[in-house]
This record gives sequence, structure tokens and C-alpha cells, in this order.
Amino acid sequence: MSFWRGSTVWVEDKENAWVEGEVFDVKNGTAVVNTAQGKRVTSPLGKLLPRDPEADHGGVDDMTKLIYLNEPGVLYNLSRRYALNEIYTYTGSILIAINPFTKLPHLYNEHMMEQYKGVQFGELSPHAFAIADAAYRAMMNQARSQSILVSGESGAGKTETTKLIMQYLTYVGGRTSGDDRSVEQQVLESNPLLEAFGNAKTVRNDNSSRFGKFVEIQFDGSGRICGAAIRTYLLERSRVVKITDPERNYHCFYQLCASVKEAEMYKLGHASNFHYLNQSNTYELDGRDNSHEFSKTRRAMDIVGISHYDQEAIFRILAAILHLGNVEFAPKKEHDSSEVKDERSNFHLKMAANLFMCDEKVLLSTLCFRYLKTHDGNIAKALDCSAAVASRDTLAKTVYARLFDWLVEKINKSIGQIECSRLMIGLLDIYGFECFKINSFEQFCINFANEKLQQHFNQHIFKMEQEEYTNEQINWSYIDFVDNQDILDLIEKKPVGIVSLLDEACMFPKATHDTFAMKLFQSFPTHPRLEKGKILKSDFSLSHYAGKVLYQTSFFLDKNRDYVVAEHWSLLSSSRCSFISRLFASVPEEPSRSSYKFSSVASRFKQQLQALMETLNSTEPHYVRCIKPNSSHCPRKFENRSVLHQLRCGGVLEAVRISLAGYPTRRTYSEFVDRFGILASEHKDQRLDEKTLTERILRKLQFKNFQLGKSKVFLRAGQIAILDARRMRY
Ligand code: AD9
Ligand code: MG
Repeated sequence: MSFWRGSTVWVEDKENAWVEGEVFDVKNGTAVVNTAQGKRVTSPLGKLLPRDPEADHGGVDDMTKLIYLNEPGVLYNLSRRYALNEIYTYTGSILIAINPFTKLPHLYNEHMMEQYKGVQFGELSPHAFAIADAAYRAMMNQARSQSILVSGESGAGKTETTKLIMQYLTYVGGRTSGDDRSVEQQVLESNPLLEAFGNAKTVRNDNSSRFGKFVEIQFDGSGRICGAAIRTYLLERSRVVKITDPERNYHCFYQLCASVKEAEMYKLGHASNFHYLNQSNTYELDGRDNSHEFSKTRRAMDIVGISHYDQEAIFRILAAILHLGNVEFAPKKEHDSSEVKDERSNFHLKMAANLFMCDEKVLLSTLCFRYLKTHDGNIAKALDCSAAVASRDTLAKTVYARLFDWLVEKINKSIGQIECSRLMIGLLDIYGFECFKINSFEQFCINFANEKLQQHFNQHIFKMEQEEYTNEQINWSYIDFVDNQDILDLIEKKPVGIVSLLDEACMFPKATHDTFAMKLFQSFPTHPRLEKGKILKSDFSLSHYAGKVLYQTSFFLDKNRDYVVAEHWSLLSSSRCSFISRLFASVPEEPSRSSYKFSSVASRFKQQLQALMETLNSTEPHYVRCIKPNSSHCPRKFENRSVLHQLRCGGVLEAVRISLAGYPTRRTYSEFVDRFGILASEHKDQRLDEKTLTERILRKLQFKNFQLGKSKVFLRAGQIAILDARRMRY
């Protein structure tokens, strides 16, 4: 790349990532640049990037229209548009959506949906409805199932975008009956229901989804919605028993405490009475009223088809969990055993037993003892206080997780119509790549999922590029494409991969996180993606496609073990409440040595991902990348560095890179001649067609590596800069 005095460039900047500038002088490989902020800086020539001096200040609605498809160009374009409240931008067929952090009702009304209906993709301004419409049309025209993959970090707007897409699909595929119990209404109402039980306030998002979901919207042959099916992934179970300020537990608990009738019936009172809720001082959400939300949840339950009997049982279970959490233990005189601490705890124990409709004594012994199988029959081992608390919390988590699964199954039963479904559009709303100061097992699973999706994404983008080249009938051999199969192998390959090694450690009673880490490094002494922690030898870091992440293994083994405690199941299956006894009817298989059975969270997740990938592979994908413009959740604030990081994590820059490796600049012949015709003024009178003229110009500049397609010219990275520089000298 060559620059000289007057070249318009981007120069790196600590604070803003990139700033605009103009080259003032060039000496010995270093440029002196005047920045738009009036500063004079120096930079190695190799670090400058070309900037389009004629860039439209309103930005372009598709990144591929940028003259210079480089990182600062992409960033600047997004920030210009965001400042004008244009939150959507395409990168080819990928939709980038930047969270506006303010309501934009004019964007999402019925009139808007009508506008996007059946309109060629790209004709109107970029929009979530346009992606939904493209998927719907493609499904109808090709009779092929589609999927829309929505990703982004927490609070970026995935769930809101997914809901908008669902709204659009129910609009174009609905029956307009206006009936409350219509299938499309049921499909839409599954959202508030799942959110009440699966979303919570976190530091990153007041309504953060604590589970991943894949919703299949099913259509009949005439394009009408006939049902839906939901799959969920990895609900965060620990939140039921442990929260920190200013986060909250799952919304449903606060809704229940704020209800009038139920709160009284189940002796709840204010949420602050309960240990599972008062570990944090946050009880309210800005702009939301708990009791009003409770009515909305109930209404959603009615619409989805949950009977009043079941609804009563569900809220009774939630109340029982809250009471259970208030049961405290004190050491008993006998060595290492425990009993209920005081009258207050006794009251809550009674309440929990009443609400679960099970025997109080059995409940207590389930909490304070553990039963081991021996050759001589079962023996009871008393638990000390902390083990009893752990047992109580495990019971609470088990019940909650089972209840959540039941809700999902119920929704699937009442609105799933597998028989009619030939075609579907799948919507994936799943946690994005995560990298915190301390990363544990959860981040490992999440990032594993993102590697899988990234591979799918790369393969797709790669294919689209190839198709464009084929359509234009140009030759190309693909260059420099980095695959992430190696890291996926490292994680999931059997018998030696991180997941397998972890399972092995979990099954081996003497193993610790240290021995697990040791085994891991022994198995992969020189893997380019794996490194040992610099401070703790039991830490490991993985070089993910989106960057390096350091994982702390201390809780990996515990978190991967999903114990099923047989006593918990038998307690609840003996409940006099048929809803609860049905919930726990299928007692897990008889475990061999103890009453605790190990089941691997990571392996189950791996299988779920495998199934998801198979589904996705049978569909045609569409991508939405959601971006969180700032961490203070306020409108119109655009933080360059963080956005850049997200573009990288979401593979947008990777898509740009893949495209740069080929022929990133494509112009129709007439666009090209408009801009550069001046370079061939000698042919002015010859009436050459645009294609020939284009070729003449490129030959005159002695370019070799370009391609002339049917309707467009394809240029390699950097060539357009040379053309621009020449043009400026005229
Ligand atoms: V998490 O990973 O589940 O924690 P999401 O799902 O990415 O996260 P969510 O969709 O919940 O984020 O959006 C966060 C908040 O941003 C919402 O509660 C809205 O207040 C806000 N938001 C997001 N998208 C839009 C939008 N298109 N218009 C207006 C929006 N507000
Ligand atoms: Mg969400």
C-alpha cells in the first residue's frame, strides 16, 4: 500500500481505536499524519489504512458498498449510522443490529411489516423484518427450511430481535383471526412465559436470558403457521439459590411475591423475607411492576394452554422453593450431623413440605442424610450443616430445573404440530462469546457453542463468496482460509479432548482440578491453541477465534457433575399433588455405588450442540449480529473499542477478512467507469462499452490480478487505493 502527502487515511488511536487523518509527510517508512482532531501524529506506513475521502457522511446501508472494506471503515460507517438512529446495516447478507437502548415504535409497527412484505432483499433500508421476510420467501420459493441465527453479547438485543422476527413471521404467516388462542398468538405468548421463568436481572441486562433457545416456527405448505417447537440449552441453575447484588433471581419469584392472592395463600410476604432473594438488595426493575408482570405471566399461561390446576401447582412449587431456602441447620450434639436450627426454620420446613404436599419428616431426612448402598443394604450417613445446606440447595435447583423443562415440554405439546410441519424457520437466540476476568465452566461451554456456530458461519460465508464468483463466472482459487476445526477437535474429540478428559476426571473419585489440568497438558503438550496458565498451573487458556480466554478450572469438576439424587426424586414422586408426582415420576436409573448418579453437563451439552448443528445444516442460514454500543445502556453513545471487539467476536471482521482474501472490491462496470473513467480520457471519443473501458484502465495501470465478471469488475485488496490516488492527481 502506498501513501503520500495528501493521502486520506485511518491512523490507530489508543482511545478510539482509529481516527481520521491526512498524510502530511512520508519519510523512511514513517508517515506524519494530521488527524481530524487537529493533532499531528506519526505512524509506520504499514499501520495506516486508506480512507475514502468521499465517504458519505450518512454512511452506506451495506458494508460491501464501502470503497475500502477495512476495519476502521466498517466501524466509522456503523457509528455514523447509529448517530442518525439507523441501527441496522448489512454486511452482504448479514444483518448488523445495534441496540438503540430506546424505544423506536415507528420502526416496528404494522405499517412497517406491511412494507417489507415480499420486497426484494436490499431494496428497503436494512431491518430485522427484511431478514425475516427473506427467510420466509426463500422457504416458500425453494420449499426449504431456513434458520436465522441471532448472536451477540449479553444485552446486545438478541432476544428483542428474535421477538421482532417472530412478530413478523406470525404477521405474514398468521390467519388474522384475532383469536387469543390462535396458534400464532400462542407462539408469541411462549416468550413472556419463558422469560418469566428463564430470565433475570444481571449487571449486563435487566432482562437477561439465562438459557439458550432454538425456536422452530412450523409452516404448512401454503405458508401458514401451524405450530412451534422450542429447544432450550443450559439453564443457569445456580441462580435459583445464589445471587449477588445488584442482580436478581428469576423474575417469576418476585412476581409471585407481589401477587395478591397467592402471596397470602402461600404465606410469602415481601420478597426480602427469603434467603434465595435477599442475598441481593434488588427487588424491583426499572419501568416494570412485579404484580402487573404476574398477571401477564398468568395470561400467557392461559393462552399457551396451561390449566388452572397446573398453574396453581406451578406457583405452589415456586413458593415451596422459597420456603425451603429459609430452612437453616445447626450442628447436632452427635458428631458431624445436623438438625433444623430454630422455630423459624421449622416453620419454613413445614411450609415447604405442605406446599410440596409431601411428608415433612421425609423431607427433613432427605436434607440431613445421605443414603449409601452397601452389600449389607442401605446405610444412612448424617450430613453436617454445610452438607445439609448443599443438599437443600441441590433440591431447590433440581425442582426448579425440572419445572422449567416441564414448561418447555408443555409449550411444545400444546403448540407443536410436528405432523403438519413440512417446513420451518428456526430462530436461534443463544449466548454470545464470553471473556471475563474469571472464566469458569459456564464460559467454557458457551464459547464451545460459539466455536461451533463460528465454523458454521465461516463455511456459509465462504460458500456465499464462492457463489458470487461463480455467478459472475470468474476464476478464483481460495486463499488463506483459517478453519477452526483444530480447536473443536481439542475440545470435543473422543477419547482425548477437553470434554472427555473432564468426564474422566469426574468419574474418578480421587481426581481434582489439578490432576485434570495436568492430564490435559500431558495429552496436548504442544497444541497451538492451548496454553498453561502463567500464574496458576491448573488454569488453561484457549485461543478462540474471537481471542484468547483464560479458564480457571477450580470448579470445573463440580459444575460438570449433574448429580441426580435418588432420594430427592423419590420424595417428590410421593407427593400428594399429582402435578408434582408426575413431574418426578420417572426416577432416574438405579445408580450403582451410591444414591448419587453422575451425569456430565458438558457431554450432554455437546450432544445438544451436535443435534442443533444437524438441524442447522439442513436449513439455509441467515445471520443477525447484535451489537451493544455501550455498557451504560444509554442511547446514542457509541464506544469504538467495544464495538470493534464485538464485530470481531461475531465474526463480522472474519467475514470481511474472508472477503479481503478474495476480491473484496466489486463494482458494476458503470459504477467503475463513473469514478475512474477520467483515467482513460484518451478513449473518450471511442465509444467503448463500459467493460472494455474498465479493462483498458486497469491494463494501463499495469494491474494483473483482477477479474472481469459478467456485470462487475473484481479487484484485489489495495487496488482501489491506487486507482483513487491516480484519480486525485488528475
Ligand atoms: V442476554 O444475552 O439474554 O443477557 P440479549 O438477549 O442480547 O441479552 P435483550 O434482547 O434482552 O438482550 O436486550 C436488552 C435490552 O435492550 C432490552 O431489554 C431493551 O431494553 C433493549 N433493546 C434491545 N433491542 C432493542 C430494540 N430493537 N429496540 C429497543 C431494544 N430496545
Ligand atoms: Mg436474551
